[in-house]
Amino acid sequence: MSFEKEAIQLIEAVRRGEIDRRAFLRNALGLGMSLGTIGLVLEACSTGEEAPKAPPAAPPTEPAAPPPEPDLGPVEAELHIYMWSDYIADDTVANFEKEFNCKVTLDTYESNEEMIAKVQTGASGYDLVCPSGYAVTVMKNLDLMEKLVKKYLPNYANIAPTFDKTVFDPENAFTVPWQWGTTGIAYRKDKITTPPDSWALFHDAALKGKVTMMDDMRDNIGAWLKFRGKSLNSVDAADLAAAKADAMLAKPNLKAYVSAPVKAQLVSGDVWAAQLWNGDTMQGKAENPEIDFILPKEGAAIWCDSMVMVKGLKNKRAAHEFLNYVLRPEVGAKISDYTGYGSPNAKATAAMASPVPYPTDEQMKNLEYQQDLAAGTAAWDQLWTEIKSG
Ligand code: N2P
Repeated sequence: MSFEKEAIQLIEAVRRGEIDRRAFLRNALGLGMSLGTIGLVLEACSTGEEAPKAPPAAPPTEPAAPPPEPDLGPVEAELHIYMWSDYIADDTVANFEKEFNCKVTLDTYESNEEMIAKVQTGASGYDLVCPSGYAVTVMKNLDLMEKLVKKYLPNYANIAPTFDKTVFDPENAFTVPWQWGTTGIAYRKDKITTPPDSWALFHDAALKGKVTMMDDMRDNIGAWLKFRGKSLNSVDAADLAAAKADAMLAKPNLKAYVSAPVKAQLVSGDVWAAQLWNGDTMQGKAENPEIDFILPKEGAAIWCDSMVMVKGLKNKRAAHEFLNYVLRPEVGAKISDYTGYGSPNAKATAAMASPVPYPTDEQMKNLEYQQDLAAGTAAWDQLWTEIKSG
């Protein structure tokens, strides 16, 4: 074979990637090819000019990288929060305002339904609200929430596994878990000397005018469903009819339908027993140690409320800063030490003065999470109207 032919074959071989550069160099020198020519051939291969095609790449196994998260700009000068009453420590807002130079307004509500009705108008002006789990599903279906921008929430990692990726927000796309708790019975030990253990307490005519139940459809009807061994998420017509009968039996004994504000009446002794949440009961107990709390033997509700951003909010960066701020262990610990509820934040729980332990599997047997009633909501709304006006 002529030098010329051999040289051409060698150059083609390196171009096709059949031999590596070292082998090419060895062979080319052996053929007596000049260093200048060798350099030109290798340069052409490395710049890709007529370079050999790489073997076809294996199809990618990794999912495509998510699009980069948006930049939210600087922290706005104001932030508007709408949340349950008595649900944040005294100094949380003031400390945030000082550190972030952001003026916060904090309005309160007493039920998920009250909050959703306001947000649904589209003109509430609120940036952050605090729905319970089932209400997150309701808000998601109504497209009332905005997705979180996670790069602004490094403290999200503090959330305990129990409250991470919940059924109502499996991707952690919308919610920052705030507090969790249970709905049971608060009572005055000095007035009711045999500790109650059943929702039947509210059927006891001897307590007429001294007891209250919550002004909250889910908690109220839910309790009567549990009383008869049913799910507190039932939409079965017969179950609901039985719940209504029990609610109407209790009604003449009730001083009022009232939620969180009943604490003051328990403290003063105007009310001896009230359907209430565990944390609000603890707030009352801090003022009067005669107050205690039980979970009825028939079962009760457990829930976890979350902070979410309202669709179209104006102060998105400030909202993220607030969420990341309350996820700090020491800030979260102070909130839960004040509210008396459990913190879904593992690091905050560890930093609490009196941590509320997470429910055990044994306790969970007697507790049930509230879920969205979906198509059954209308029947519940109707029932609640009948109970309250009947
Ligand atoms: C507010 C307690 C709210 C709990 N004080 C309702 N899930």
